[in-house]
Amino acid sequence: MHRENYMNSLREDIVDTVAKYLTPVARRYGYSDTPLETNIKWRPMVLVIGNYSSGKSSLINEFLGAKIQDTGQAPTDDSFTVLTYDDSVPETEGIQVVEQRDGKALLNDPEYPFSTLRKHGQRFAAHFQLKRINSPFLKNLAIIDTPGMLDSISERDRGYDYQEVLGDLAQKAGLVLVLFDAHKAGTVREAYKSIRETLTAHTFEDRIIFVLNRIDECTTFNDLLRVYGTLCWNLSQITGRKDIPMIRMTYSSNAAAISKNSASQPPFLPLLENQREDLKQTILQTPLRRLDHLATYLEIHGERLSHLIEALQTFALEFQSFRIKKIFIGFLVSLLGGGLIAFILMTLAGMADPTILLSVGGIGSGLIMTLWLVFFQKKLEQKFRTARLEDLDTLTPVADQTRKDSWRAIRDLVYQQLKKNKVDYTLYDLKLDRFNIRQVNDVASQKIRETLSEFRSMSEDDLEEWRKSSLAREIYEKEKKEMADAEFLKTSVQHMY
Ligand SMILES: Nc1nc2c(ncn2[C@@H]2O[C@H](COP(=O)(O)OP(=O)(O)O)[C@@H](O)[C@H]2O)c(=O)[nH]1
Ligand SMILES: [Mg+2]
Repeated sequence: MHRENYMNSLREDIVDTVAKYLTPVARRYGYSDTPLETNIKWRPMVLVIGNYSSGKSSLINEFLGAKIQDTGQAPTDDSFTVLTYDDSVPETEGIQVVEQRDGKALLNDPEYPFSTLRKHGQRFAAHFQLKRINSPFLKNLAIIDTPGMLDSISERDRGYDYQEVLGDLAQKAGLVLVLFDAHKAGTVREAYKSIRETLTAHTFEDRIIFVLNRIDECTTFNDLLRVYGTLCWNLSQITGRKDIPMIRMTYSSNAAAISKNSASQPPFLPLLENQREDLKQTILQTPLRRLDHLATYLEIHGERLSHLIEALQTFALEFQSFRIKKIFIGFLVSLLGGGLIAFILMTLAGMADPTILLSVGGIGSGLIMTLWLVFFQKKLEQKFRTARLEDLDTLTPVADQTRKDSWRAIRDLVYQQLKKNKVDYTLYDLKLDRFNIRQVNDVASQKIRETLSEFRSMSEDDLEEWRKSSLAREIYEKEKKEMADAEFLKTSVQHMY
């Protein structure tokens, strides 16, 4: 039980770090309109997708230990349902839905991570809901049951983009179960693609689990092998990979018991009984995996933000030095011009009074300078900007793959930002923000990784020790102190500037 508490507090720390250090910067430079922590707050979630009738709801009911979700042969349930924990009714009174909330409330409540789904509109809101259930299975995670995929023609009648919703949810999920029923594996291709596109390559592989469900409907072992083989073939087509991902095989015993051929249970079933337990354990491990994802999330966005600021800073510095140079040239030109006017007056008009010469020359050079600033300087600056935008890729060095990836992610944004004539940040802002983000990248994310690996290698006993020695507290305090030091350094930088 303690392990969970630490995981929760570590998770909160990561979310806090993102909210406090990354989000304000992300907003200032247009990197993200929604707070970056929106996608990672709340509890770890398991997203269950698959064809209709692949047995999603039945399997979920099996894990929850009660018939919570509607099941049936026809595509009856067309809602996305978030299933989460509520212990206000004791388990002894039976596992049940304690409270239900509709989509509208869910999309607008800042406690939940779903505000980004508002863009899918009213129709989606009407097909989105939350159930609070007193099942112990949900103590540390939430499950999202989804309506099944239909063929692409009926998909258009939904009134919202189903694939996009899946992609958005997958981004927030710690684990995605893709269910196939033993006899069809077709329409999953689109869902797989939209999820693949929304998740970074990094987090994709360990987030998806394929499940061959309803295996009790294979009458013989040969039949099962045939189905399994077909699924492997389909999956390699869908994923475009030669190596076949691990597929877990299972079924819902309750659903199997009420189906017609339950009398003749296929002989191989008892041998595969352990797979459901495996699957269950994998699901229960989601909170721990989720911490890895969060650490990666922090790192990737830290990396990109830092790269973004670096690019803007490089440009701002180049621009500043260009501007100063040109103003200086303008100044020289106006001095020369003023001198020339005075010289002409002296030689051609024979004027000899130094005060008059000086003031006429002065006024002349002042005029030239003004003309320079109003016409030439603006033109030159615009030219510089255009030329730099055309040669954007040389703005920052991209030596390795990480830098290439982050550059690809921010390039358009850099372009948009630099195209603007007026920006609402100063060179000083850039300097400070870059410093802060570096601090997060170097200090916070390393601490999180260390804590995480320490944490992984600990047994329950060690964890108890850990709690007693309150190392967690210590690490936390240390991090706090480092942040305070950063604050101090920040003020020092401020003074230096
Ligand atoms: N034999 C058998 N039937 C199942 C199994 N899982 C689900 N079913 C049946 O298949 C139908 C659709 O199941 P449901 O859970 O609603 O599928 P969903 O649309 O993916 O949520 C229901 O009639 C279930 O009783 C299973 O593992 N074995
Ligand atoms: Mg269902």
